[in-house]
Amino acid sequence: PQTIYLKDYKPFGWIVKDVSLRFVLHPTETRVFSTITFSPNPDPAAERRFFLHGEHLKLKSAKIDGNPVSVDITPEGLTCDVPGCDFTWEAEVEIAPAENTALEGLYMSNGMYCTQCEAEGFRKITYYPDRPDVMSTFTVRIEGDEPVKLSNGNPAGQGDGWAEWHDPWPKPAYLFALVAGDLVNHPDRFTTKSGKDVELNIWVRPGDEGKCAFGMDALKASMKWDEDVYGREYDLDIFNIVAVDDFNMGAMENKGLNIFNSSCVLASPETSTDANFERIEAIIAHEYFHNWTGNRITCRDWFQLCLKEGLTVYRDSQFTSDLRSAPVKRISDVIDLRGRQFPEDQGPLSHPVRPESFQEINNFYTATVYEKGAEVIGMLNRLVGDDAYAKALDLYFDRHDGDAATIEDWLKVFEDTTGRDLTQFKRWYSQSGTPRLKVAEDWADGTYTLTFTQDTPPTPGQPDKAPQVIPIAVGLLNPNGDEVLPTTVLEMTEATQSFTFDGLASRPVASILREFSAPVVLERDQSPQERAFLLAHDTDPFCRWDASRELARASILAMIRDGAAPDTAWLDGLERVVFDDTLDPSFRELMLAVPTQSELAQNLFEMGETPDPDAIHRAVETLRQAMAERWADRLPRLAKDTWVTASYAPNADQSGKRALGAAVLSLTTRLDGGAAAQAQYDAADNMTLQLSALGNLIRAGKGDLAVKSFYNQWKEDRLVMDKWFGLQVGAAEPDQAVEVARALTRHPDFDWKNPNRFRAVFGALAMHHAGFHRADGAGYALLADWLITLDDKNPQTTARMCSAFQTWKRYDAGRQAHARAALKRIMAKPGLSRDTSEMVSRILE
Ligand code: BAL
Ligand code: ZN
Repeated sequence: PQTIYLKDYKPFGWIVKDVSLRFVLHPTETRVFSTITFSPNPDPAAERRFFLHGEHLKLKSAKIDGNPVSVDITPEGLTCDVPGCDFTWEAEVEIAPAENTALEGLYMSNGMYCTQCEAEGFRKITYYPDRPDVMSTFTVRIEGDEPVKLSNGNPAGQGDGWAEWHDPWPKPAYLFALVAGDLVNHPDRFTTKSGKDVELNIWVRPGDEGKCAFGMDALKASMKWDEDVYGREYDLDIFNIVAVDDFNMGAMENKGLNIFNSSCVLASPETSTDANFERIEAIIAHEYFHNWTGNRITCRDWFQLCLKEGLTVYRDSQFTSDLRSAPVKRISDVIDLRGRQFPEDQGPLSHPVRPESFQEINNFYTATVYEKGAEVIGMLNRLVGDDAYAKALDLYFDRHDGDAATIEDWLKVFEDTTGRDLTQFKRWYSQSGTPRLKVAEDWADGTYTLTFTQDTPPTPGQPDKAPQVIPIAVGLLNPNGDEVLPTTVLEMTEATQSFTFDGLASRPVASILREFSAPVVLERDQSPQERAFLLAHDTDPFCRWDASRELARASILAMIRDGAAPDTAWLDGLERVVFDDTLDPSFRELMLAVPTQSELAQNLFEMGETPDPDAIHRAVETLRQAMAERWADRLPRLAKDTWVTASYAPNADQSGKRALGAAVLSLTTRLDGGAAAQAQYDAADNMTLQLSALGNLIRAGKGDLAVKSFYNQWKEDRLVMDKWFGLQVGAAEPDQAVEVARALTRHPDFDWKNPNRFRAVFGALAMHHAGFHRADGAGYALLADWLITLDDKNPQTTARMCSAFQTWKRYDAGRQAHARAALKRIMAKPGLSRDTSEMVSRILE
């Protein structure tokens, strides 16, 4: 497969002035008529070859200025001779949406026509310069019997069997969308700050109308928040969201017509958990925020993906922090970053936030581009301060509205508004890998010195790294726990750098990397006593949580290595926080959680040891059992205190209580054999309680009846059934997870072509650390079998699921041999997709 390089970028040789599309819908013979006006691009750097992307299209006719033209067609597109002046291209192609199982381009889901064009799906709809820097207005006419026919922009007319849409905002083809089907809407309206009245709709399959209200409220909250915080107003007369069951991603920000995986928009208390509600709120916000950061200002090329994704993730995390608890959101984001992005950045798939080459861009919708991309923006904000950040963003929107922009453009607005030179900061976009930050402390004559050393280990293609700009937020506490230096941001630019603090009466305790001010691994040789002190006294909730996390990690590692008992000093400190009812329950729930087994494996690997998944599992189980026994007398009271008596609401207050209650239940179930879980299951009137009860019953070996009754209750609800599939795998014993997953693949409801259902089973297996990394390789073999099967139908989802193998080199020789054999088997599959082939070959390297 061909590798595409950032350094080879050239503008397209023509400007597209206008696009007009006509769709005559048919499941296997949809006709797409395109009329496109091209004008030569005067830019001397532009490519001179007239090439239109097009894949899996049957070309029926092609004309230039009304005259038939002969074209050269390859599997990737077509070329032909064109005039040296403005001209009009007309083409008619035929496509078969019902046969499109890759879910890219125009396809069908439950009888509904829908599209997914990012990144390169539009070329499966018609011939077009399918690249983000080619922007145009679009007029779309849809013909068909479907009662609802939608596209981007504003409605431009409709009649019997047709509807027309016009999008006045120039956009790249990846933001094109079309939906047609038997849909019902949940309508609402929003008045923008300048008084513009906007029609809002969430479109769903009949029967799902009752699950739209929460999403609609989230949409209106997002519209208001973007006006209040970023000054961004909506710019069309209508904003449509459509829920689709078969979707590779979470959602897509098509201009004025967002298309959502139904799991990311449909919500009701009976069928959705608190976590689902929060995720839906965040994704609705994310897609809406793209209207400015992504749509009005888009990316010049796909290497700049983080320009829109990093910024939009940063914006949606600010939104969630404002609506819910900022510290809890920050800690949750760090857990996610360490759990998904750090392994990526420290393994064979490591790549810069702005990659420099790819074979298949779909493989770069990664935690690095999204989440590390957002961390980079968070660092910029921290370095320049909130006021300067706001000014830079205003300039960004003013200067680049309507542009296909680059990271250079983005950084320039910060340079121009602050006078800073961001040359060194830019390394965050070009250097891959997670910097390791060591800290040494010195105390003499009232002066306290922190000396930091940064080092980023080699990553694929990048053996040597230069120092990066690292904002290190620090606070100092005196020995009685009072803060003597409030949070201060130190700006580290050298490989080694010292910072001094004078005039202190006594040696302070430093709280370092407050709010997780940079995406680095902090290596701090700190005594357990000092960690316990920070756990008790730190005013920064992240550092307080992290101190406990470090103590938990140290305790578990000592249990694994030396058979030590759980660290009682840490448990004493933790107890004071967990049972402190003046603290936010969701913060206490985060404190109660121990590091994931996968994270512990990563820690051991980083320390030069070979992690044993079974030993890790045993140690975590022993620790959880010890916690349950230690607090046996106090947990029932805590369970009572967290019980919500008010009617269900998915707000931060109630969901925090339920989360802490679920954590308590997972401990008490170890002592009562599942009695409390059964009572909760029987009484549950919402999915949060029902699902946590079911998980605990399964883990207690008492789940058989509940698993059956849950199935009978929810078998008609696809999204709830995804939970049912996933939970059985996730809650299985390590030696049973593979068998449970295999048995579920034989269940009549295992619709493996549906990405949500496939991910429910195999995502849960991949996340079951001891189950997936079973010593006999059965986990690897089962996943490989199914990836080989899925690749023919859906390369994008297959390739993404391959990342389950990215940590294979951490483990012992036996496991490595099994993993290598599984990966090689995938690689050897005849006709393997470009997506999967790129992923597996990178993982194997
Ligand atoms: N642009 C793809 C989906 C998302 O990040 O919003
Ligand atoms: Zn996005």
